[in-house]
Amino acid sequence: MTHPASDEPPSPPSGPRAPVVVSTWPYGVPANEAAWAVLADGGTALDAVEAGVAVTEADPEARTVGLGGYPDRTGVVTLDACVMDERGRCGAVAALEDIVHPTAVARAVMEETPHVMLVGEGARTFALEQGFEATDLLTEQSRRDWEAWKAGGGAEGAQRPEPNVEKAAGRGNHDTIGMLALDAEGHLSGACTTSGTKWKMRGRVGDSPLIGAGLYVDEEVGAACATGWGEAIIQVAGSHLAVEAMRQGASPAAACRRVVERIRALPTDTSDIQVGVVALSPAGEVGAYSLRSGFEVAQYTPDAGNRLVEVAHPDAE
Ligand code: SD4
Repeated sequence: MTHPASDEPPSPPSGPRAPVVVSTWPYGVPANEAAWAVLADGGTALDAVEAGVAVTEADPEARTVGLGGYPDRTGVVTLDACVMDERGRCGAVAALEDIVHPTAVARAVMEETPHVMLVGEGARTFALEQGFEATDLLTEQSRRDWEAWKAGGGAEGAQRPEPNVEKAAGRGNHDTIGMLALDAEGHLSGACTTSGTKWKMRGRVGDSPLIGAGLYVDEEVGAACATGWGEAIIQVAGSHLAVEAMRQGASPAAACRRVVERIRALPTDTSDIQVGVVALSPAGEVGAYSLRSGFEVAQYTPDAGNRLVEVAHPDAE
């Protein structure tokens, strides 16, 4: 299936070819470095994405991922993450507490269990059995922010995230890291990890750990990941939608745009949310698109190195 030129949004320039790493938001730049080190050493895409997002998970300044992530409205940090590899294998954890590296736990679910997803206390128990250490993820800063939020009225008005990261204080409200990698052997894998939307309800799970929503990988066709208001991404099964669009012949950029168009067409209110989608083809072509301004992806290609690229969105057209 061919696509008219008008179906092609302006996209981040994509360079040849393998290896390639692409990830969401400015935190992706240092995360890409760690992933690239694995790939440059001949490592697999799966090892690369796990090592890459681990940088963000361990960074207390990354306020919506791993250690130091914003807690839910009861003051507890709960993490969601998933991985998917070139063989279609996948693993996920949701509402995981006390573990700095949920992506590594998701990988252990994939490799060590007959299941795809473990949640809550079961995921935590599994992680501890696997040798992961229990760590208090609520940093002093996050605790102070949570207390200030409660003092300011708490749940009132906290239902939705800031729509535009440029306007969001410190840009810290939208920083789930999704990462896709293509290794030197031409294999694709991805990871997605988050503490979820700020001040979420206790027990809320977003798109990030859901295979097909926050992440999807099909070795033959391409890989995609998403960030932003998870409820909308779940509504359209965003990452799977992007990969299926690529299967029908869309470029990565056009595939991401289709996801955003589907979200714009939802009957539910999308006027105050942000969503960003990133895709990577088996040929190493990168594409991205977002609902509003402010979304950036970090892409590391052999020809252009590691750089942050602003993503196209409907308001810019
Ligand atoms: C969620 N999608 O839990 C995540 C949050 C996020 O950029 O990506 N923010 O809904």
